[in-house]
Amino acid sequence: MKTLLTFLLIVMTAFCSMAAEPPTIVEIDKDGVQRVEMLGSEYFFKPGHIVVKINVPVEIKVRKDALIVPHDFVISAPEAGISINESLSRDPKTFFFTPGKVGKYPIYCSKKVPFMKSHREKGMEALLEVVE
Ligand SMILES: [Cu+2]
Repeated sequence: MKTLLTFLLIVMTAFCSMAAEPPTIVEIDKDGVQRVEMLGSEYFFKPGHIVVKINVPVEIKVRKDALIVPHDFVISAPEAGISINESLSRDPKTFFFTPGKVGKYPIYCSKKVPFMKSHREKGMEALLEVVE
């Protein structure tokens, strides 16, 4: 019983600390580009919430740390001028776009094994927030 309680406490603490992660405000470099690095792993993206300015170019460098499990990187927000759907590798891949519309857009991995939950359902989703 005590073991179970300890286990529950650890799980809840881990869950709460994830939920409380503050958003990453992406800074604008001297050359006018907003640069951020992300990691895709089982089953999350880190950071899990990035905030960028509208109409300022964004450069996202993404890698995965998994050896075998395939992951990809998807942002489908054509209304904001963002359409990315690329598989990830251990070598970072760099994606460029200029967000043209304020809003909150999901970043996710679309990989899924038949009859299993998708990676996105398992938590491999992040948030791209575009602000004024
Ligand atoms: Cu994945």
